[in-house]
Amino acid sequence: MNTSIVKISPGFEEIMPKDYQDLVKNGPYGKGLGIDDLGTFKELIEEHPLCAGCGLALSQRLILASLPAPEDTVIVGTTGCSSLSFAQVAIQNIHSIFGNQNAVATGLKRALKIRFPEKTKDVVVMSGDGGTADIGLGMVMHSWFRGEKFTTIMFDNEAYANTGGQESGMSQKGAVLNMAPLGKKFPKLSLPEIARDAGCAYAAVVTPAKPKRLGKMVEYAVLIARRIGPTYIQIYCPCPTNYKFKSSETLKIAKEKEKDGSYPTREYFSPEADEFIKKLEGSGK
Ligand SMILES: Cc1ncc(C[n+]2csc(CCOP(=O)(O)OP(=O)(O)O)c2C)c(N)n1
Ligand code: SF4
Repeated sequence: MNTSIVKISPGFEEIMPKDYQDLVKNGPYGKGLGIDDLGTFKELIEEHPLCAGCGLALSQRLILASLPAPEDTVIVGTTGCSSLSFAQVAIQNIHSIFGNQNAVATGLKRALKIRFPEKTKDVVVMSGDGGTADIGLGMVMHSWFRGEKFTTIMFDNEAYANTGGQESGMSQKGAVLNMAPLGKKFPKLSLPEIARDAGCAYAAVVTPAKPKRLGKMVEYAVLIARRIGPTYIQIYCPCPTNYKFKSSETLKIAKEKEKDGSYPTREYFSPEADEFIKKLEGSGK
């Protein structure tokens, strides 16, 4: 893989910002580092403005540390809490207007293939549950029907958090939020099963409670999307601000919900994806 794009051109070493120099020297670009190595390299997200204890911020950090080729990845984000942290992310990223992310990612992935026919460029969408399962659902679903080869990751905090707490299609039935005081009247959408049936080669549901497990899923999703077809990961991201719990309790809540079955983790592989991953694991890579 060509990592020259993240090297500093000769003569510019002294004048590049210190942060950039640090990233080139100590960041994970082109080194094959992952979650196991966290703490030993300069991370790709720092000093973000999200709330203390935000499950989304933690998940974003873990995803960024798990991308198989961060130097050759482009992230497509959209409106919502996650969009506020992208200014602190040291990977190329594009902001798309709320809900358009999978349409923008489709064009981007196709354009990258034309522009860099000899290279592998990964496209990863990261968006909230409102952006994915409500306003962007049409574009998300059609990218899956068309078999577009990129990964969609949903930060599922079960609310429209950035606008102060409205219910989303992913909120649980009965959920009470600032602007849903009577409790949600409909059940949570089964988007992972919809993703599987709509043509995703890999669909997974996870929480950030076990970082290595999440990291493995991100790796699978990106590698399967490169070769086989669309992939989807849904991450439960507890939101202390809107669900009104202490910021120190985020991981406890994620673990409890997994245990009591209210947020079951699961994975679906298409037969082709299953065969590919078995071969990959068998080869020890
Ligand atoms: C087209 C459009 N509609 C509505 C909004 C207002 N808006 C901004 S953030 C947001 C909620 C985002 O919710 P979600 O996708 O679940 O992400 P979260 O903030 O929970 O991370 C809304 C409705 C907007 N910016 N653009
Ligand atoms: S409102 Fe919730 S999701 Fe948004 S940054 Fe704060 S804790 Fe995170």
